[in-house]
Amino acid sequence: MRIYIVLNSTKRLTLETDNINYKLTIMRKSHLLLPTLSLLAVTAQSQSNLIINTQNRDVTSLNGAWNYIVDQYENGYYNYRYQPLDQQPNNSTMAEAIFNDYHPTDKTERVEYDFDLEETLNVPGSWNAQDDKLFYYEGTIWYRKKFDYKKKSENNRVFVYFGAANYEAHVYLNGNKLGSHVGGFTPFYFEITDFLKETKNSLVVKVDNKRKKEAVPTLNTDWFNYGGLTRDVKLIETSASFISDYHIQLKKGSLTEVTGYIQLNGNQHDEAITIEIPELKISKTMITDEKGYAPVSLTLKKPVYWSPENPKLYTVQLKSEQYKITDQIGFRTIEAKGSDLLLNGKKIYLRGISIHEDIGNRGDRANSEEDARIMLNRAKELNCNFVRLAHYPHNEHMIKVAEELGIMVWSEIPVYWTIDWENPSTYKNAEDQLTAMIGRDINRANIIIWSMANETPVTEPRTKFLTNLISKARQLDDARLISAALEKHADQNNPLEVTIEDPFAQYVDVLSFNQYLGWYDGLPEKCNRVNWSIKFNKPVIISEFGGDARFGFHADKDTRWSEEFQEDLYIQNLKMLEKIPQLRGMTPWILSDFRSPRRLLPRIQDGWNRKGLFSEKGEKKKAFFVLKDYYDQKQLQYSK
Ligand code: GCB
Repeated sequence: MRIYIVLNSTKRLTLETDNINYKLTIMRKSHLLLPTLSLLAVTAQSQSNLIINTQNRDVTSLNGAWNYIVDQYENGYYNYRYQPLDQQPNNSTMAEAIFNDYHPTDKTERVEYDFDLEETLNVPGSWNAQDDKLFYYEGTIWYRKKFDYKKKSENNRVFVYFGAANYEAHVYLNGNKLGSHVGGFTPFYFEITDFLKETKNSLVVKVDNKRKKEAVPTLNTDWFNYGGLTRDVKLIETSASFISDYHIQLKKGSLTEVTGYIQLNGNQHDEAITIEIPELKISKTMITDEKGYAPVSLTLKKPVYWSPENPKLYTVQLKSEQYKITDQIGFRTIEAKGSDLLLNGKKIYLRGISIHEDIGNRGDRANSEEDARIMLNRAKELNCNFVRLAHYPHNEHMIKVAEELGIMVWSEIPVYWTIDWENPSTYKNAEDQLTAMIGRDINRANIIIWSMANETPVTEPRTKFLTNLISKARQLDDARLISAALEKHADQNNPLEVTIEDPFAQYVDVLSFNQYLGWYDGLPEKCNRVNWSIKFNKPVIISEFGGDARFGFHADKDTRWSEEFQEDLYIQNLKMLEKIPQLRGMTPWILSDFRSPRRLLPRIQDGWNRKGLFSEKGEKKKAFFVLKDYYDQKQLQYSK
């Protein structure tokens, strides 16, 4: 859906926002202050009109130093009656005044902030990692970046694009509110063509990472709530009509037929679009309809399929009348057949590991290609062909580097533990995050599983919530597999008989569950006494198992927190899990130690979840070698 903000009835700003069915009105204030805006309830939670593949567009990075103001009481956003200032016609917000570089000519005017005198934070990056005073801060920080920008051609359009801001962001350019976004791990953008100046632009973002019951995730998680502009920020310049989004992948179940679409932004109908894959001698032209949409249908002759052994990517060029974009796309199929997983028709075993987007060396959210290489090379050392990117969509560098390294991916949304299942806006929020995750990465060959949730309690409202999410995911992408990290259940009469009883299990393609035998559930020896009976004829993935160990703490195998305890826990678990006939992979918890405010034990945890096979600094614990040996054997077994 398209929304127009009318400025003085003459200027028009198009916000590429979705599902907003209320009117936005911006009015100019008559007094000396800068444009004041009165904005009635703006919430742009996601874009159905995505701009994907931003790496290969004409972009200008806005990364680097941004001035910031810590605004614990949200003084710049609410008046003293706690009413949002940008909904009060006669009030100016901090965003308008400070953020517009407003310097009162009248010296008696009271202005209680000044960005220019404030320190800077680096973007991308969390504020927690950059200033000791902000380590535990959860609340609002205002960011400001000043920049000059000259368009390459007068008719071109310009967008400001955020890789992610945790958790809620309100964005202003030169005093004009562009909109807002909810969700800490998905991209969003706004068109700024009509507000952009050649010099001295002032881009202001209010970022608020307060946890909320109705949010996704909710109040309670087991990871650190890093706040801020945590991913890349960039300007994207395009022609008036441009290719914004496309889907080019093998059709479900076919090794030769490619289907999908190309979407223009700018609403040019009857525009000719050419798709070329020179290496496969493909060149095809199609015409867009009145919505700027053109379906894609191609036949590939003898392509080399993307696989972990040969992560082949083809250069794909898309050209419209005004615009050109290139991508590197791999072709592969993925299917669940009985209890088998088939990649390009061949049985596979997922030698996986779970990963948090937490780069321990820096103590921050991972956000760069370099971070992705550090983390994924650790997974490679373990001989992994698969990673579970937990518990939210990771940054694009992770997906792209994994694709290049031949690592398959499980990608998930933060529907974690105790979501507000019966709240329609919570559902909408989760669905928006799902839509944004799938939309951003739909062309990445390495993503094979979309996951809907993690360890959610079995109730009717929860199952309804999750089945609605599944329908949405299948509607957006029918070719990948769907899963969720469920929980095991013990037989009431015989606690050593373990099974999966979740009604949601019938809807997933891959049956995945977390289990902590030997850690939260008994000691490692219990693994020898448990009997698994799983009735579903579906591939099974153990999405988590593990236990904490402090790197360098050595003791006997019965001493909790020691490397030896963790090593034994892995030995016992692998022996036990091997007996599940449908087992087709696992993603033990977890690659590296990660920060979590739940993990308080001094000298052992010190604020870190210690279930990593690597310490946060990248040191290998003993259990690493147990899993690596197991994966080496599995690789042999499946290459026969
Ligand atoms: C789980 C959660 C994960 C936690 C882990 C743990 O089941 O899915 O987010 O970090 O257990 O360490 O307890």
